[in-house]
Amino acid sequence: MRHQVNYSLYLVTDSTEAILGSRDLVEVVEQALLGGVTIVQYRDKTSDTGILISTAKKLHEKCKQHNIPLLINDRVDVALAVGCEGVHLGQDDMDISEARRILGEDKIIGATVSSIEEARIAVERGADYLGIGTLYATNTKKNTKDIIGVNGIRKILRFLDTKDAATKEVKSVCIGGVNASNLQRIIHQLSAPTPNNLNPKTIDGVAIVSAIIGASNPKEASEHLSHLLATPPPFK
Ligand code: TZP
Ligand code: MG
Repeated sequence: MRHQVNYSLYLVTDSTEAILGSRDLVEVVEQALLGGVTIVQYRDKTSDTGILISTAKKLHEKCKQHNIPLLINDRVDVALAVGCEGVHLGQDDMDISEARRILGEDKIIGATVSSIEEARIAVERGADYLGIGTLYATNTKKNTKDIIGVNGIRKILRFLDTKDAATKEVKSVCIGGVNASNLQRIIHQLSAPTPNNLNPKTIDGVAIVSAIIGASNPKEASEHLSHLLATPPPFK
């Protein structure tokens, strides 16, 4: 499972009034699945454990119907209870080596990183992929300590690129403020060659919250984003 994951259009959910509104999260995610998201992370910072588990079970059913992996933000216990494909852990969550020990080799473990040092540690401890950010300031997560921009993300990609073969295999997505208007430029800027590396390691996907969950039509929004990802950017 770990080795065939498609990270390209990575949906991160949000259950807040500001983004989800009064809609049903499971229905919105189902629309996004129909629109072509390739992986889903259930991120819910406020619900109690019972709600987290029951919602995650419903999301897992939908994701399985589309053959799409479901990851749980922060909570290894919820992922275990649901039997889904993995977790996404931030710097303040369970240590990645501990999560790996508990979940085993077959589950997907992602880590939020904002610096080379955090990336180095996450890779050393067994992360399958890195969620690198924050790319751009966003209302979805206001307390982000680091807005690192395209250049910050490129530095981390370059770091991964210069390490051993196993490190080069670690996948990555960028997160923060990605939407249909900036997606192609971001991909273009993250893939641009440098004078001493004409074929640099590039990003494997974009992680998106509000441009899908907050869209008036999440299916169309996902279709559009998916189409943009598949279309060569119109830049030199
Ligand atoms: N981590 C860094 S930024 C962010 C998270 C979870 C939120 C991104 O949300 P959006 O709406 O795609 O900008
Ligand atoms: Mg977290």
